[in-house]
Amino acid sequence: MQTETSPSRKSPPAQPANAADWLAATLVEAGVHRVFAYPGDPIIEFMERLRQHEVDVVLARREGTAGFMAEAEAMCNGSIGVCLSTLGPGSTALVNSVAAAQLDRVPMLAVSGQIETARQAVFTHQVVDHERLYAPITKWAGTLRAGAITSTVRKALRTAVAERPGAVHLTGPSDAFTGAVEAETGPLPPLSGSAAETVTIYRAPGAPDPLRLLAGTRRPILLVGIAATRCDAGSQLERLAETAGMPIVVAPMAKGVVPETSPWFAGVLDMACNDLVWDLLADADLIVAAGFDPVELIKPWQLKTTVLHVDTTPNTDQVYPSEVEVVGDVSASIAWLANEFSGEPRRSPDDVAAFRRRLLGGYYSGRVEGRLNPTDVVDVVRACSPSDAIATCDVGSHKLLVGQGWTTHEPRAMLMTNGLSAMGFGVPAAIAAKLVHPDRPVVGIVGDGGFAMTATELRLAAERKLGVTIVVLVDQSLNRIELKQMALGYPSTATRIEEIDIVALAEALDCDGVRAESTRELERALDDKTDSSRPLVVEARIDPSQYESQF
Ligand SMILES: Cc1ncc(C[n+]2csc(CCOP(=O)(O)OP(=O)(O)O)c2C)c(N)n1
Ligand SMILES: [Mg+2]
Repeated sequence: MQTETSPSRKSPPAQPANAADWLAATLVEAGVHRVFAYPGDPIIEFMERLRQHEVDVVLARREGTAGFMAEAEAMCNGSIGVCLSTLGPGSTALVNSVAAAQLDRVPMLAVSGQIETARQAVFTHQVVDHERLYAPITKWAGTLRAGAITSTVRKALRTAVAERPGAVHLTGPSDAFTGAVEAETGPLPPLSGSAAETVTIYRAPGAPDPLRLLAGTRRPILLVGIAATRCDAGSQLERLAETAGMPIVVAPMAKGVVPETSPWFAGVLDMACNDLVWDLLADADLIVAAGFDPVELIKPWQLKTTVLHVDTTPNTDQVYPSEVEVVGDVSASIAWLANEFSGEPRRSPDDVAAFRRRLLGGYYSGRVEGRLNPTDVVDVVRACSPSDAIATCDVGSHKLLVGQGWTTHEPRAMLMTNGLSAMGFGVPAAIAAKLVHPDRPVVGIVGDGGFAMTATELRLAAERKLGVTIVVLVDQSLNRIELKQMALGYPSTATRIEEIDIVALAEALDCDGVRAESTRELERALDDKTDSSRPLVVEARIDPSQYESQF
C-alpha cells in the first residue's frame, strides 16, 4: 500500500517569484517531474517556471493526446498525471482525456490557461467557462484566484488522489500565474490515495456478518477490479483464493493484479467470450467483489448471486445490490477475510483449469486457417515480448481480444481505458509508458481507426528515442461498429476506412515500418527489431472475420 508521497526533488522556494513559480515548485514537491502540454499565451509563464524547476514539459501533438499521456503515466506508476492546455480551443480539446481519467479512476490534474481575471466578465474571444465545461467530467473544477491560490492547489491535489481517484481541472488566468502567492502557503496534504487499513463493515438490517456469509458458501468466486490494483492487493487475493478455494475473475483495467498464470485466475470480465465468464459468475453462490468498479461493465448486471462488496468506498453506485459492505483498504480487507476463513477450500485449481480450457476454446473460435487472425497477432506479439513488457491497447474489436488473450504477469503492465473507452488512447499511452519505464519493452496493439487518430504522436517518440512497438491491426474498418451495423442488417455507413501506407507513414515520422500478412512475417518483423531507441510500427494486415464469431 502506498503511504508516502514520492520523494521531493526540491522544496518550494522560500520566496516564490510568482504564483506560477510556487505552483511549479509545489508540483515537484508532490513528485511530479513531467507534464504533458500543448501551449498557448496564458500558460507561457507557468511552462517557463516548470522548465526552471527541471520539470520535463512534453509537447504532444494535440491536447487530447497530451491528456492520454498524462493518464497513462499515472496508470503506470500510481502517481498523479498532469496535463496543460491553453484557453478556449485548448481547453475544449482536452475534454476527452480528462473525462477518460475521471471514468478510468486515474488521478489527474489538468490545468488550462485563461484570459486575465478582469476581462473575463465581458470579453468573449476564445473565452469558455471552464468550471461549467469541466464540472460534469471531473471530481472538481476550480480556478486559481489571488488570495486563495495555495488552498485551491492543495484541494486540487488532495481531491484528485483521494479514493475514488479521478480528474481535477484548474483554470489559471494569466494574471493569477504572474501574480503573487499568499505569504502563508501551508504544507502539502497527504497524497496517498489508498484507504485506511482499518476496515469498516456496513450491514443492512438483518444482513449477515461477512465472515459468516463467506463461511456458509459452497461456490464462492472473486471478482477483482481496479481499486485492488490501487491497494496492491494481489498477494492477499491469491491467498484468499487458495485458502477458500475461489476462482478469480478480473475486470479489464485490473489485468495483472494477480499473475494470469496463477492457478486461480479464471478470466477477464466483459471482454471476448464474455458469456462464458458471466455464466461462471452466475454459477457461484457468493461473489466477493474486491475493488470491482462497475464503470467497467459493458453489459448490465443481471446476476441474482449474492455479492459481498469489498472496496475503498461504500457501494454508492448500486449497479449491483449488496447487503454487506467491507470498506477500507482492499488488501487489508481481503487479508482479514483470508485470516478468518476456516474450513476446506471450496473449489480446486482443477475446476479453474477446466473453465479456462472452455474459455480458450471460445477465444480461438472462428480462426481462418492460412490467414493472419486477430488472436494470432495477440499470440505472436505476446510470445515475442518479454514477460515484463508493458502493453497498451486501443478501443474496438481488438481490445476485447487483447483484454482476454494478453497474458499479463504483473499490475500496471496492461494499460487500457475501459471506463470512458475512448479511441485514440493506445499510441499516446505507449509513448508515456516508455517515458516512465525506459528500460522495459513497450508494445501498443491498436486498431487502424484509433491509429489514424493518433499516428503523428510517433514523431515525438522518434525524437525522444523511445523504441516503442506499435502493432496496427489493419482491417480497413471501424470493426466494432461495423459488426453492429451488420447485425442490424444495415449497410456499412461511415465505418469503412481508406487504406494508409503505414510503412511509408512510419518512415515519414522517423520510425521503422514493416508490413506483415502472416504469422511468420509478424514474428520476423518483431524479432528483427534490434534498435531499441527507434519506434517500430507494424502494419498487421488481419482477416477480421474471427471477430464475428467472438461477439
Ligand atoms: C473517441 C471515440 N469515438 C468513437 C468511439 C466508438 N467506437 C468504439 S470502437 C470503434 C471502432 C474502432 O475501430 P478500430 O480502431 O479500427 O478498431 P477495430 O474495432 O477495427 O478493432 C468506434 C468508432 C469510441 N469508443 N471512442
Ligand atoms: Mg479497424
